[in-house]
Amino acid sequence: MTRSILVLNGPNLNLLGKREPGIYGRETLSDIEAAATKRARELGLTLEFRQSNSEGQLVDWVQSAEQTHGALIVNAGAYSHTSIALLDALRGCGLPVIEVHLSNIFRREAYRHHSYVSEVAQGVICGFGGRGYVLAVEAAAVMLDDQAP
Ligand code: CA2
Repeated sequence: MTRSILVLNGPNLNLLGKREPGIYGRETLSDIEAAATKRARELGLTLEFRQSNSEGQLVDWVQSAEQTHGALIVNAGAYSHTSIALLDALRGCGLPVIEVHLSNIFRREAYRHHSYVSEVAQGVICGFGGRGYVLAVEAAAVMLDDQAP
């Protein structure tokens, strides 16, 4: 199993730190990427970090992830609550999936309480802001260690 992690970010996460700091904080997605990459390196992992506003692009990335990666960290943004296409892709991707949300989706509007991604995720980390990505990298490292021959 390759020790490479793919981190996928969904719609509007490119706006982090630039709008609505009251909900999502002042950290940008680049700041989060830097912190997650640093932790991955410390754990002997490589990490690839991507963001798209397009559901189809995210599906394409999930479909090809197994060729080069050993685990998937996903913050699908609002598609978490709506996308059966992403659920289907994740179900068949052959990799362990860790779901991340910056906010605690269960303390927010009822329409955010359900996530399709959760149905196929090994675990879910939510409510810890950008630090959730670092926690997810640590969880991925444990899972990859467990799978090692
Ligand atoms: O808490 C999370 O990580 C979310 O996935 C963030 C999504 C939201 O739709 C989910 O329910 C929970 C929103 C993405 C960020 O949207 C922004 C919009 C404007 C300014 C900054 C970020």
